[in-house]
Amino acid sequence: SDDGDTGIGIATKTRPKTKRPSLYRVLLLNDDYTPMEFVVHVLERFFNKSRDEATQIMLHVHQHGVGECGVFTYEVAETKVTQVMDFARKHQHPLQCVMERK
Ligand code: TYC
Repeated sequence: SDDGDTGIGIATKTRPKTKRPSLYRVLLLNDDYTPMEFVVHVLERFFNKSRDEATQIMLHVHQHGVGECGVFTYEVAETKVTQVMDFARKHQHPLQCVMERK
């Protein structure tokens, strides 16, 4: 680069900077009260999972305490978390949904 005036500057190479968006995992947490069928429904409705895939994820969370629903950019992940938390609250279930940087 130079100052465009005196022509004095430091030679630098500019490369079009394509920066990849950070990715976030959206996770469901286990609890003792949310019905299994409700969790399966959440995975189908908000994460576009098939019934079989949703059931597998729900059982993983039930057995291991936590499980991945999907990986998204920050804004999409935040929206999913909000949608799930609002839906669980509306149905008076204690289901917890969180996001974490991948
Ligand atoms: N543990 C719950 C039950 O036995 C089921 C459950 C699964 C709850 C996954 C939350 O994210 C969850 N009814």
